[in-house]
Order: sequence, then C-alpha cells, then structure tokens
Amino acid sequence: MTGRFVTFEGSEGCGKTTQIRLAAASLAERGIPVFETAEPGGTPLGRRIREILLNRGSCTIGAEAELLLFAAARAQHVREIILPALKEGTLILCDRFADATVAYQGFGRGLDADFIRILNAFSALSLKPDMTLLFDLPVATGLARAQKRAAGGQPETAEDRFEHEDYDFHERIRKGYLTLAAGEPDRFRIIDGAADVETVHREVCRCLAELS
Ligand code: Z5A
Repeated sequence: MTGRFVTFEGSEGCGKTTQIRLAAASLAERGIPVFETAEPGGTPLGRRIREILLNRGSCTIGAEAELLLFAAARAQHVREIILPALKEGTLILCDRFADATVAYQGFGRGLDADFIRILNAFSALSLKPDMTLLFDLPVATGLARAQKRAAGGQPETAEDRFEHEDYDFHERIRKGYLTLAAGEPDRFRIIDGAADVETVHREVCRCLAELS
C-alpha cells in the first residue's frame, strides 16, 4: 500500500501552519491516520539545520549556502521519514517542501532555476507531492500577520530570516508560487489565504476529500 503526500505552501503569514494543524486534527477525529511534518525539520538533522537557518546572528549564510542547507534537510527528511511513511500507507501532511525552494531561493533570491530543479530532484529522490495546497494572499496582509505575531511575543521562527527582506522579495515569492501552480494545475489547489480561519479550513477539507 502506498500513502499520500500533501504539501502546504505559501508566502509569509499565509496561515498554512494553522491549517495543517486543523486538518490533522479533523482527519484524526475521523479516524484517518495522518502524519504531520515540516521543512526544514522533520528529522534530527533537519532540526539542527533549522536552528542554523534560524540563528541569524550567529554567522553569515549566503544565498547559495542557504539553498544547500534546505536541500540537505530535505534529502534526510525524504529518506528517513517521508518515503518509509508513504510505503506504510500513511497520509503525510508536510509544511513546505521543494516548491518553497523554487519560490524562495529561485524567484526570491534569484538563484538558477534549472540548478534548483536538479537539486530538488536529487534531494527529494524525484518525489513529488500528490497534492499541494497553496495559500495565496496579498503580501501586505501576510506581512501584517507576521508582524502582529512577532509583536505578540511568539518565538522566533525561520521566517525572521525573510521577513526583513524588502516588499519586492515577498512579491516575487508570491508570483513564484502562482507560476508554479499555473504550470501544474493538476497538483496545485489555490486557496484564498486571506479568508477567515474557518472558511480556509473548510476549503482545505474539501480539497483533501478529493484524495479519498
Ligand atoms: N524556506 C525556504 O526559503 N526554502 C525552502 O526550501 C524551505 C523553506 C522548505 C520556514 O520557516 C521558512 O523557510 C520560510 C520559507 C523558508 N520563511 N518564510 N516566510 P517556518 O516554517 O518557521 O515559517 P513559515 O513557513 O513562514 O511558517 P509559519 O511561521 O508557521 O507561518 P504560516 O504558516 O505562514 O502562518 P501561521 O503561523 O499559520 O499564521 C501566521 C499568523 O497569522 C499567526 O499569528 C496566525 O494566528 C495568523 N493567522 C493564520 N491564519 C489566519 C487567518 N485566516 N486570518 C487571520 N489570521 C490568521
């Protein structure tokens, strides 16, 4: 039996982490076993890489090194966690995956798109999600949410690396995701991330129901 692999993607403050938790809880309530994971993270190595990426003050990380760190975390995550879980027939909900590398390091940082495609295929063993939910919302709305969250004293997240980037950087990421979605309409579902949490959750459930 093979499982299903669903990724949650979007730009800053899009609400995907909120939604992955709600989706996992509602699937579990219905007795559907689900495994929730995230990138970078998901393995001990991934969590250490995440700490390096989070720790903005500790050392300089150039765009190329940043790309390779995300790829290294993914290589371990796919081999150690994702593929074995898929082989067991698990439904995996993953907070960001290879599309984030194309959007952030490709469209955002301007690194070579062809090289990123090759690196993504290498690190992910060419694994593609069965479905990708893209939470799309205006950049200003997402950044305002992230600022509100930061002001609320929630712990620093990796997005701090990116939230100090200029507005155009975030616009490029949004455009990058929408370009990816347009190129693979069978895999992507675009969800209005600006709607309220309950409305977005209903839409997520409707999309996930397509998998059964
Ligand atoms: N990254 C990369 O560059 N390359 C890669 O290959 C990979 C990742 C895999 C991941 O860090 C960072 O790494 C990410 C891209 C980069 N940087 N950014 N941006 P992360 O996982 O820690 O950060 P994140 O991906 O941005 O996720 P997040 O911090 O969990 O944010 P979110 O998923 O977009 O949103 P949220 O936490 O669910 O919600 C944000 C706030 O808005 C929060 O206070 C919520 O309560 C609120 N919220 C959520 N939904 C709503 C709605 N519907 N209405 C109003 N308010 C809402």
